[in-house]
Amino acid sequence: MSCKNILQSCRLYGIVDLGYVSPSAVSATTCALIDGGVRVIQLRAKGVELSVVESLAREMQKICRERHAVFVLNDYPQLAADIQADAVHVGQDGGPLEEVRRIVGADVLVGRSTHGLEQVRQAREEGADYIGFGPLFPTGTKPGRPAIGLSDIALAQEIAGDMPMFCIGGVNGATLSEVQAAGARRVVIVSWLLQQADISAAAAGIIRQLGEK
Ligand code: 3NM
Repeated sequence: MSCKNILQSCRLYGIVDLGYVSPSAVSATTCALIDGGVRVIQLRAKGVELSVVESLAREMQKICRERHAVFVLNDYPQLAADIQADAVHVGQDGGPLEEVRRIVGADVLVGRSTHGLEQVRQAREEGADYIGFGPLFPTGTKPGRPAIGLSDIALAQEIAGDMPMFCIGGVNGATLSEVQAAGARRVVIVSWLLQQADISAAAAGIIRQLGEK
């Protein structure tokens, strides 16, 4: 299955965030997520030296390749191009997507964070391969970022059309039902999943609840 098709069909997007996972646990965490059925996995390495980001990215990419998961690098379009990551994810401060695409080339997919309906519209116009939409709730993973709530999810999804949209920010085992009731089909879960004693079992439970085929 192509990376684009996996992004369409997957319901749970996982992030290996170095704020929660030590570099030595990156491989095991990636494997645990994949064992639980997660098929899109991002490396999020804020405030870490580029050489460390590169070696961890290569490590995760190898596992994802072998196990047919999509590997996404957060930020660093040039590094994503150099290692031929499956996708790169950029924030609103990551510049125009046209510029990101010029750096990564045609074979690397590009995802964008959006925090409101206008940004969803813009990401669609710019041709993003997928978007994040959030943060729905306040979250310690992105402290200080105002929550946007659940009320715009359905409309955002309408605007997104066939561009896969993943709701993010404070999604967990307790909030998932209300997020789904608000219209979300796909989610990203970071801290809650990474803090579970059995990451694979927790991921599998979420994927079941999301009804992934
Ligand atoms: N991006 P958790 S919210 C990485 O809204 C990230 O763009 C967000 O982490 C956005 O699942 C977020 O721990 C953090 O709340 C999500």
